[in-house]
Amino acid sequence: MALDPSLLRLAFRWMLLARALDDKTAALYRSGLVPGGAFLSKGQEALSVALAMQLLPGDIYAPLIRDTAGRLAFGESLQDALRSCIGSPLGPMRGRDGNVHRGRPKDGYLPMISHLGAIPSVVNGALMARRMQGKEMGLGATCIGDGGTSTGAFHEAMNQAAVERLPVIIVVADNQYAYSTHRSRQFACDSLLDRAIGYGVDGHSVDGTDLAACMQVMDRAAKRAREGCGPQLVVANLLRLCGHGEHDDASYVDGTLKESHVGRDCLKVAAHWLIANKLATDEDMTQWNTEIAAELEKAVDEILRDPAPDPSLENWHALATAALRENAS
Ligand SMILES: Cc1ncc(C[n+]2csc(CCOP(=O)(O)OP(=O)(O)O)c2C)c(N)n1
Repeated sequence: MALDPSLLRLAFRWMLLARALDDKTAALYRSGLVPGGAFLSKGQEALSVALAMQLLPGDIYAPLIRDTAGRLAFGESLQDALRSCIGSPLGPMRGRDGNVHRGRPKDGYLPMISHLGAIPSVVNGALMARRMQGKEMGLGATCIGDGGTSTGAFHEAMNQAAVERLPVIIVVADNQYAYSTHRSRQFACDSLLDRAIGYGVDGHSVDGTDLAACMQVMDRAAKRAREGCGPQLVVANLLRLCGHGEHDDASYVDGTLKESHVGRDCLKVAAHWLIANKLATDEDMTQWNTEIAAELEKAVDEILRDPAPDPSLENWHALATAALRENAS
């Protein structure tokens, strides 16, 4: 399938914005302005953006920690991302996070759950609820790390999605390490793709360092899920180009892996590819970087003026209170 050049350019710009936002998040963390942790997406932008760009209004998206690019492409504002990080009461989690557990469930954007393996079941549940209500299910999408696939919760969710033939894409970012644990201590099959057969679902493998490949594979997976072919398991090979979080220097990462194909920086690969294929120019790159720096500066300027959260507020909540629940019923 030939990819639409304007979509590739758009995807790349989201990747650039995500990388810049990550760098800014790290800077805020080092300045002591992030009360929780800072978890970056470096190396996972191509995979993340390619998944989110398949989603339409009404679909369900459940990003994980390394999905900055996907979140932005799904429509999250820089302000929401930054406010969540600094624990601003004006952010989507109303100052109760200081991390990456943000979302806007009413918009189909599920807040991240730190308990590994739990989120795919939540996506299943959201789709099943729509089915039971006789509504259009839309497409569900989530991403999980290689480590997360070792949990019981992940197996249960895969099995349920397969049995119910849910229209869901489950992306596995096999970034070689689960925190500091190498994949060889995480699973004994050659590739997590082998598991698709056992679950009875379609499996797709992709080079997670290659934006065009990620876009093609996600396009195919989304079409199949929307056409009623059931869950689509996409397994991507890549390397996390940062620590598990900013508190981790990733000194355990094997040097030869960094020099290997899997250690390529998807952002650099995509930039070279776009220019080599005449889909973007050096001038485009300069312009995008300038625009992004200005967008980010404006957003940071705005959120750093936010008031601090006030724990004494009676109705101070993240997503729901008893009163809100009563009003809804
Ligand atoms: C159920 C559960 N067990 C353990 C942890 C602690 N923990 C946090 S991150 C992590 C490793 C995650 O590895 P992976 O899913 O491969 O993601 P990566 O950080 O490599 O992107 C672990 C074990 C957790 N959050 N949840």
